[in-house]
Amino acid sequence: MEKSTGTQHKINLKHNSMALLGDRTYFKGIGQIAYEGRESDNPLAYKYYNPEHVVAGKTMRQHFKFAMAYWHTLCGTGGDPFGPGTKKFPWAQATDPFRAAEEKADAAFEFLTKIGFDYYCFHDFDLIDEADTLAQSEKRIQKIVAYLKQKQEASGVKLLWGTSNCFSNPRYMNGAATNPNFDVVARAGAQVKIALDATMELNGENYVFWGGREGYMSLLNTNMKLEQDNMGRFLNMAKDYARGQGFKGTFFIEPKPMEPTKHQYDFDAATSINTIREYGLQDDFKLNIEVNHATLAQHTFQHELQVAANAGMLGSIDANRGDYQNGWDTDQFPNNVYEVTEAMLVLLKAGGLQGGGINFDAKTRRNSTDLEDIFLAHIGGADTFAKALLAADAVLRSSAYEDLLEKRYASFKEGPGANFVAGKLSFSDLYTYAQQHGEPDQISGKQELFENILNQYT
Ligand code: XUL
Ligand code: CO
Repeated sequence: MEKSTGTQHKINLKHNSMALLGDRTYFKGIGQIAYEGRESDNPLAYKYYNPEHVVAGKTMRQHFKFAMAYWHTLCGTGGDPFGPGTKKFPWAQATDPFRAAEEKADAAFEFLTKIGFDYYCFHDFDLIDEADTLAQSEKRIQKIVAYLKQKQEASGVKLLWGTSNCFSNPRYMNGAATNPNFDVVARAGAQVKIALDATMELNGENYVFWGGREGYMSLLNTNMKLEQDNMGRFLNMAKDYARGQGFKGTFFIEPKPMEPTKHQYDFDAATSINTIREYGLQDDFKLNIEVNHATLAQHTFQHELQVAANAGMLGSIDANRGDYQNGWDTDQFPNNVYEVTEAMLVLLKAGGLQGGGINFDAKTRRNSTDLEDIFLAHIGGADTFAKALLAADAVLRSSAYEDLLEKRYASFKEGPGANFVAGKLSFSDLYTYAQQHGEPDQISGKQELFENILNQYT
């Protein structure tokens, strides 16, 4: 495959705008995106993401398992509450649903191969439009899955996770698994079964539950206890079904506090861990932490990662960012190296992700209408994570960071502090100790020093 250069890239734009219906190559003139290093001025090259570069015992490719999100990259044409879509995707012109789905799959795998990502993620009806009946929809999914299977085999690209869109169709306006009407709960169950079958057929490594409308708008008309218990039952049934079919992957819950509902049941990592434990799902479920969902819950991304890691449930990441000047899910591509470095510190210290990868659940802006913008966005996201990983690794290996952190908790390493940690002290022992030792010393938290070290290495 040809390598992209800056000059080629100018010519490509012209080609791309002329991509014709029925021509199954969409990103014309854009070749394999290569690692060219930080000195390169080629916009269509990685400056930091070198897939084979080894960091802390693993290649970058292994650390990240970068994935493309089918929905944003191939389906989202940029519509917002104030206007329609702006992006005229050449793969979205056919009227026949199978033809349209195949063209979309062709575009997906062309993009994945050229960007050099090993994984993709989808919702069932990202792959092909939903039909009028459940039976017809299932047939459609099965047909496109057979096509995708061939594409996976031909390219070596794998499915990081599948999921089911149980939030867009108007039937789910009151929720899916948490709907007050059993008929809708059963309908959602059927849809998730079909999505699980598709994921298993494609050797998907994980399966995600994001509770888009699993929550409520007003407590006045809501039996919260019944809805949450129903969700617990539903998740157990889905897990039992998939395990019964031989699915070996991990199930993830993806927390989000709100949007579209006012209050979502999987609010944040801590809440979702409680759901997992309350309903006995801890052997099969972990978390998929999304950056912008963390910020919407008034947490930092690294906080959510740490909460998940502490519970042994750091499964996967949906990478994006929000906007600090507004409060909704803008799903922008990551570009803040300092913040992502804080996240990579958590990731490295936790020993990596359990089963998952870094899925760019992010979209180009509504007015980014060139096809090459999709490449630029993913290159930027991958480079941000790569640069942050290198910085975090250097902080851990070369700086005073680990020693400073260790020193802060040194009082628990020996003597009475160590006995406290070992559970050997009683409350009376604390009383006696405090009486004997008087007012504790004032010890600085040194936050600015920690921050400066990170700054030095980014
Ligand atoms: C919504 C979101 C979803 C999930 C999968 O905010 O992040 O795309 O990742 O349903
Ligand atoms: Co997401």
